[in-house]
Amino acid sequence: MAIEETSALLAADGEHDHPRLHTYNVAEVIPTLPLETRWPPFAHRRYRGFWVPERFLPALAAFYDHFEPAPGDALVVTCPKSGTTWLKALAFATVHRGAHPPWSADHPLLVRNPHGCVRFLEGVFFGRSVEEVRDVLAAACPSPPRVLATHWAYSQLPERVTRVSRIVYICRDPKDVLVSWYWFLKKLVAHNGAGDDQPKDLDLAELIEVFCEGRNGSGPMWGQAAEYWEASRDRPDKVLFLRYEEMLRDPSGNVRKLARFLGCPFTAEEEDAGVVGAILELCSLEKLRNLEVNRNGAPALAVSNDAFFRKGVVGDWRSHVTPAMAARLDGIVDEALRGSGLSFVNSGHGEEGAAP
Ligand code: PAP
Repeated sequence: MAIEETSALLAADGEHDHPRLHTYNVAEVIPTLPLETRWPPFAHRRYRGFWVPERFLPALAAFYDHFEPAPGDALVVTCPKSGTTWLKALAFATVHRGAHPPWSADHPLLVRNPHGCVRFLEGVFFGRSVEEVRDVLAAACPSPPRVLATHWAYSQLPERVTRVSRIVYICRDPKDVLVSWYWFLKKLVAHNGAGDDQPKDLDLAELIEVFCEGRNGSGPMWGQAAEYWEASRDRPDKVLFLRYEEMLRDPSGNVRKLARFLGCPFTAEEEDAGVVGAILELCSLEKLRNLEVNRNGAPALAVSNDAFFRKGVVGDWRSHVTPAMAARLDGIVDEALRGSGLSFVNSGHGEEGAAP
């Protein structure tokens, strides 16, 4: 199935009748997009099949119009709570291991949250002019290749970006994503307030409902995953599709895969010197969680840094979601993905594995 077919299948009726967002039409188009206010703390709008925080739509338009990809760019893409922080850390440590050996005492990841080392395009373009964005990108990525990130769907990226950039996508069992979202949203709401028209207390049952409807931030997550899955089949040199559960099961194999894909495979000397293990150690949940910057440091995003580090296991959904709710969500995902070649069946059913 081609990307256009996949996204058309997943899009609601009439979805693509909405024009593309550009900097010149955001004010006119955004109010016409479907609105969802049950996923706190921000209002979301459905844009071309996916729910995007309304506040980031002008940034998406500016990115679409103005972002200039550079050869060698690496783009980390995820649905939130699928392993973004870990993958950002691993990609940054792998790509920049020449300038910053993973055992160095002044490694950037020791003093900056992974979200400060690898910036979200949403944040880079938020409220900035083209000139300001250029300066921010130059400061954020002083030496090539650039490593950047986004939660935007494949079909929302301009063709010049998908043609040039290497995209690393990671997905995770939707049920664990949902539970991870729940705990994260508690901290996000505490940090930002609940927002206008938003529930003041988080209700897990309601969040499950919204998630099942695919109306959470970046949702439906299975739709986003299907697009990147399809792209990884079509263009394996440009899109690498990873799974959080697989990363936990075989971290070194997946980091080697990541390095090969990003054009910087580990040499025999590096293997002998234990570079892979050192990167994994540096980026491990335990290591990152206990760093001062991630315990008490200035927030890299609109939430305290500790919000990104929790359990990091497979199957935590079992302690929050009833078997009936899990079966319902599984059924919705299976049905939506039928014929796509992508499946989450069994992705969260293995042994409970902990993050290293
Ligand atoms: P984001 O998309 O908002 O940046 P993201 O990093 O994808 O969030 O999700 C956080 C999840 O990744 C948390 O999962 P949990 O709630 O199920 O525990 C977090 O614990 C996990 N995580 C963060 N860092 C790591 C890491 N270094 N290794 C493994 N898992 C990690």
